[in-house]
Amino acid sequence: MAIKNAYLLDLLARTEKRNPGEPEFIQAVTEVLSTLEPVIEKRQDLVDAGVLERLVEPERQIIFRVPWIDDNGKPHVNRGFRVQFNSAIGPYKGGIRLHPSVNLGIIKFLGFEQTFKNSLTTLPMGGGKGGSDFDPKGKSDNEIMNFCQSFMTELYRHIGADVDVPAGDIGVGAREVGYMFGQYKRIRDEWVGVLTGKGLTYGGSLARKEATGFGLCYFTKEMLTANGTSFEGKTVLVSGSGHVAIYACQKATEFGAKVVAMSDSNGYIYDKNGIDLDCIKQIKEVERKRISEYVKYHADAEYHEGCKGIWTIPCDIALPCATQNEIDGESAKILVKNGCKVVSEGANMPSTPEAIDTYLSNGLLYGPAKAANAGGVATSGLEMSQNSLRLSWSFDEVDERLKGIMKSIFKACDEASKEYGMPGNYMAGANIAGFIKVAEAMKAQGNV
Ligand code: NDP
Ligand code: 2IT
Repeated sequence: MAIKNAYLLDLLARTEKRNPGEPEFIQAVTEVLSTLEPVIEKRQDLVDAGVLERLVEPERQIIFRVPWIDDNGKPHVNRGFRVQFNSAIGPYKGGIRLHPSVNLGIIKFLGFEQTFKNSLTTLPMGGGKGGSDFDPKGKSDNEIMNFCQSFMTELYRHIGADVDVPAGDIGVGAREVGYMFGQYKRIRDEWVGVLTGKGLTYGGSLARKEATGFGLCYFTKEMLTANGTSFEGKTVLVSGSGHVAIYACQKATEFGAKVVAMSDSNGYIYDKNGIDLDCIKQIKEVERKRISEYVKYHADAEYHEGCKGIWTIPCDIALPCATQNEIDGESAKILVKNGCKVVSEGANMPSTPEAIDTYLSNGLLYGPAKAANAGGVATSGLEMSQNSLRLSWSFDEVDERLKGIMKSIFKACDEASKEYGMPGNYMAGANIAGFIKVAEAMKAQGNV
């Protein structure tokens, strides 16, 4: 969607100038601004209060050195980041990503998106994100612990249960959260819910591990129902094979769909009989191996090098759950040509602007990341509540709350898309609904 409003165009130009060399951040800002035009036209008061200028500028950006020692005694240095983007509606909240591609622009795009996503959850959480260019692949447990402790030895001074609450993202699961939590507790000498996604024996919430993938399917189910269809009997592609992908595959299958393909950064598997998820869990969660191993156990299945090829498999529903910009314009056109009718995003910003244009101009149902994958952080919010209450809820209780939240997120996107004259454009609906709550809070709190 092209921006026409002169104020928004000028704001985007200023944002581009101020943030050179950060294409992912500019991409995320452009997408949001491109849908805010009808809001800006109705709400001059928000423009006058400088809300948008403040919204595109993180409140605080922290960059730090992370020295660590490998198993051979060799010293290494990585770069650590925490971007505290917006605290208008609650303490900063968002994951930590460990991946060699991490840089400031990527953390800023994620923190910016997180601000709107967290607003949509209905819970009081601001937006933040962190990470490092550390590559966890091939590292021993001891090296991972050494890195996580060093990372937290700097990060601890910037976070706190009512200040900033990190969690997992790519490369960070319960193991890494555990090592970071242990180091925080040791340095600060306090036991508080400063991280979410913790292990179940020390304050983690039941259903947090499953929440992003389950939530993605709950949101998608709402979107399908509202448009007179369902998961039942549909062929589904799920990219990635990490935390989000695995539980998206599980819930889509429970809803009666057949997931025929999954991937990792090296390649993808196609199993026309439907993915054997226990096998994937064993390979990925237990053995931490490559997805190519799958064909050793399933002679019928195929493995192909190159992760992009997954989008050439005919499907009804695509659930990208790996990483940003994994579906480009070309892949989106192939999906459409092969009959795909629905794209719903488990990953953050997995579709390029050209891909999104292709979905919208071909009438696909499109569930944008900041709404569709909000179940993870929403359940992190529920973990914070349980920690504060010194209670833990049952799996079913958390899952029921998650369902309710995903329902209300879909409703908010749907209603905003209608109110602002773009019915069925859930991307616009998500951006607008997420924006309005944060913007009202920022205006009410004055120019801070
Ligand atoms: P994991 O580390 O568990 O899994 C990531 C998966 O994506 C792996 O299969 C990985 O393959 C693949 N992948 C990562 N980077 C690339 C790349 N550059 N190209 C191709 N494939 C890649 O992470 P999560 O499942 O937690 O996160 C997946 C996505 O979901 C991310 O976009 C994340 O921001 C988003 N998300 C996560 C939430 C959570 O609660 N964890 C919540 C909301 C969104 P390989 O193993 O080969 O690297
Ligand atoms: O992108 C995301 O929403 C996450 N990685 C989860 C963040 C969280 O705080 O649970």
